[in-house]
Amino acid sequence: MVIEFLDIFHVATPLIKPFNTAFGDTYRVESVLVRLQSQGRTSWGEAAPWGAPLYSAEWAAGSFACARDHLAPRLLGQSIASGAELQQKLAPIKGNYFAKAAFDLAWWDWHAQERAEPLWKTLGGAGPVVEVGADFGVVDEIEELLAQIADGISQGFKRTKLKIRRGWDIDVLRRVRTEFPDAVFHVDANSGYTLNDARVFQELDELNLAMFEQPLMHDDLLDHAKLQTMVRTPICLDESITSARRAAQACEMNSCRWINIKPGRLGGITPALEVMRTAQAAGVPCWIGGMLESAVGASVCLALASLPNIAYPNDIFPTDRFVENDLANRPLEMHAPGQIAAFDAFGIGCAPDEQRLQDWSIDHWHGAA
Ligand code: OSB
Ligand code: MG
Repeated sequence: MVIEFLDIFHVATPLIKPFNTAFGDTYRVESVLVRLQSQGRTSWGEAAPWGAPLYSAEWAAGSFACARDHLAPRLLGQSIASGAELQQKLAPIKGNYFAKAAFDLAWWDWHAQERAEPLWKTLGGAGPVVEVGADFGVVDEIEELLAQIADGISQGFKRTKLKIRRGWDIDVLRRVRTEFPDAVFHVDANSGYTLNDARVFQELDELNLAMFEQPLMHDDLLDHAKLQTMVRTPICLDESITSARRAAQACEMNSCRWINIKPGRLGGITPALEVMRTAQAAGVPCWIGGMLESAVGASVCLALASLPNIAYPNDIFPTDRFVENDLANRPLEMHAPGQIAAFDAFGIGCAPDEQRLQDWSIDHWHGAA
């Protein structure tokens, strides 16, 4: 296929209520969307680095500028036969994984549509239905959190992820464990601590948690390896794994015993598949994370979640969990308790709703070959 037209959108989607983590309290999700057109076929990719460089060094306005000025010119008019070819064309550009991901995802949506298959099938997945977990951010009152957890468990979610940050960690988790002695929990610290805080994780180690997600610095591997020798609870890396090479290094250094796969953070489906192969070869299981993308981005997460070596319920949520209306033209809904199914359609099976795309766009660029 030859890329004939590219559109890039910078979009802000309002959340029902703020999502609070170690990196801040957020009221809207900012993402970058790419629309790719070739041979009369249109496809979409979405990556959501959010509005400020707080989760990682990337942010949506920066991703938009990089996509427009440095990535789109390397792709427009080019003939691209595989995800690897697309990545090769973008390889001179350092970092900017989310911006690269938006193009990579659009290419895969186009490719799966061309093959007249749902994306999960093109990727070699087992089927449309995947296991998903519940997630809760930091809230004002512990009672509120306990009520949310009880609600999630009663809805059939098989595990619960809790965000922690300074002042919302050991005491909260002790109380949670007392109230729900048998439920599966893990914590996500979003890089809010340092090795000097090892004591926090040694205390949490007593609570039989499934994993500690990204306890330390966003770009660290070595301190995580040190922390892993001090606790029994497996460490899961999210922010720190930005490429297959970093994944291989983390596995070699025993920095983690789980890897959270996010296509946006890794630069697309192509590198995500490589990370998953690398992890599997090293005996490190994975699960799929999320950035509160719309169904356009989450559909890619669903497809990846259907692959082998996914061994923990994923961070994929039904639309009504975080937003009133999905940016996409169809909402994601629960398939069964704790399960979501990919759309029964070719490619990702959805696209942005035109009106909401227009209403929520901050910036737009159109390029022709
Ligand atoms: O660290 O996994 C994270 C959301 C935005 C940015 C970073 C993260 C998250 C989540 C989302 O935890 C949870 C979900 O998608 O259900
Ligand atoms: Mg995380």
